[in-house]
Amino acid sequence: MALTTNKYVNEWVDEMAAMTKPDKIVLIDGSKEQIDALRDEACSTGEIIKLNQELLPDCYLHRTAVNDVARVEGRTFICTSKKEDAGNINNWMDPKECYAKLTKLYTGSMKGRTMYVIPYSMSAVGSPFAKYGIELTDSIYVVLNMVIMTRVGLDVLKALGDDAGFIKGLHAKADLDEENRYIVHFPEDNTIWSVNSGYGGNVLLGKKCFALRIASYLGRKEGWMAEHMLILGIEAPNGEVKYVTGAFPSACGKTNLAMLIPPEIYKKKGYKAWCVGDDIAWLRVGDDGRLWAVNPENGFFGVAPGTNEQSNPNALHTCMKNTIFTNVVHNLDNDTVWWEGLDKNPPANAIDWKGNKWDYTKYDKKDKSTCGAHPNSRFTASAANCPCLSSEFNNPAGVPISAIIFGGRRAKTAPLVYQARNWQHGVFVGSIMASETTAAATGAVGGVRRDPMAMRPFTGYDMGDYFGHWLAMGKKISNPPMIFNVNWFRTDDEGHFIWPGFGDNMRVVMWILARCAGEVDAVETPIGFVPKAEDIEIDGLDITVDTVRDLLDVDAALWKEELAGIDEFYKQIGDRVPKELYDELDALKARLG
Ligand code: GTP
Ligand code: SPV
Ligand code: MN
Repeated sequence: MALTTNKYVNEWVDEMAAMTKPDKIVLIDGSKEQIDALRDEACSTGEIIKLNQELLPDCYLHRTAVNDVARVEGRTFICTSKKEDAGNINNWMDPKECYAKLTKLYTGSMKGRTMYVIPYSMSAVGSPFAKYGIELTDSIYVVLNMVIMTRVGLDVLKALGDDAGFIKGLHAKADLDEENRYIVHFPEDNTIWSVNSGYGGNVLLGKKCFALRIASYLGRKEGWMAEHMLILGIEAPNGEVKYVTGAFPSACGKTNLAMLIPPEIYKKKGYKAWCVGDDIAWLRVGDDGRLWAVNPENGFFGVAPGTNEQSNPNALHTCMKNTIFTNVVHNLDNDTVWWEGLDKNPPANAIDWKGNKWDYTKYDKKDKSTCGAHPNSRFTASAANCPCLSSEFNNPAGVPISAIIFGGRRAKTAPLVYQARNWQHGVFVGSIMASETTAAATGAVGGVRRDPMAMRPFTGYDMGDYFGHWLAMGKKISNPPMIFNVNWFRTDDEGHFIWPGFGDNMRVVMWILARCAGEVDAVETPIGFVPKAEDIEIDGLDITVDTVRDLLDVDAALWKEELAGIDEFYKQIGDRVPKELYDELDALKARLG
């Protein structure tokens, strides 16, 4: 029996089913009845645990396998027919070889299981930004997450019509074998294959795999951009809203900035902050010559640890209903959840993220293995739940962008904020981003690595070509956003963060918007323009203007040390790094003296 009226969909599903051999194939129509039934089934098998429905309505807990808790960058591949097109930063496999290798892993992997067929849309169905995908998976957890994170349902198939233009995603949990775990992309075939994982970014194929890796490839071909960016709106007392995007590496503060609560000083004047997106932005040039952004997702896959009533109340409220928690602590006394940094009351009778009895008295901040929740534990919650969701969230045209903000975790080098001299210099600033690594990907945490535009793990083609695409886009935007770099993570000699961060980051965003409006001066430094310390609002903070001055300090000696690393990184990317960026590097060298 044909699953849909689209012969391309039917043929592909048949082919994938012939390989994976599921007992059953079920089309996800997005109806409440179907989702409720799947939830019940997943509860009955223990795949998810129903939480206290009075305190946390429609909330569930899932624990992944202990070896499967983050994106696996070393096992993520871009399979273009020519190796050069994937570039030196991406892992590459020959498409034919990769299909053959993974076919062996998929063959028969769904025996005794059900294959779910999930039609989904990235951005609102029917919008000019919208792109459609179908994910085949044998995991109910994936179905339930995709239903929150994307627009799922029959209207997607209707909008697709008889077209072949959909992204084909195949996911099988198989044996969750780390040695045979693969997340592979075939940008030339609009295809994503993921096997042997059950963790978010590896298996929710609409997110990093499609909306960044495949979409960045399509964006270059079609003249738009797919970026690892939050989208935030700041409403002035007169009701006018200005939008900024922010590209920070994984677990470096996008969700937090996107949902910020304005400090009292701004609140009382009537300023408001609105969240359009917390992780991914698709950007196009509008008829007005400005850059316009949509968030292609429909929910948040947010970092749980550190989320609390002070740091991010909006995120906390967002995940109080219809939420799936992954790898957090289960409080057995009242069937609720907990994570490090939620509050000062860890539950006494609890199960940790590994599924073992957890003794909070043994918790040692310096030893991650004593954590109750995994440092990369997450909540999957609907955008609709977010108290500060922008009224433009579903606007098919998106929102116009005034500023692009790059940022990362740098203990010393990068100042609190600086502004690029122009678009080309801004592309340079993005290209030299570096950040301390986090738990969002497997591997060592805390080492500094180059992560251009926060896209190192997510660019679906050569990084040099990606920089070239940024420069080319700049030529098409007659009224471009101004470009800035921020660093909330400067530390003192004891390793404490100096800047208060979180909601107080709005103080920096306000300076950025004032710069965009031409309302405030700046001080020129070799790396770009920094604020005069007194232009950063500190009313209500317990730091002084001298501390702000320290935070804004540009240490020429440290920057000279950076230069060699940048040059080395460009060489590693290869010969497609645009000449304009080497010119910018030379100019920076000259300015540093
Ligand atoms: P991904 O979902 O992995 O892309 O992460 P993200 O960029 O959305 O990061 P998120 O906002 O979830 O923050 C990650 C961690 O950084 C959390 O533990 C936060 O508490 C912490 N964090 C966020 N913003 C700030 C800040 O301004 N200052 C400090 N010190 N920590 C912050
Ligand atoms: C990130 O790592 O940047 C995330 C989480 O947003 S994941 O979906 O796993 O990529
Ligand atoms: Mn992310």
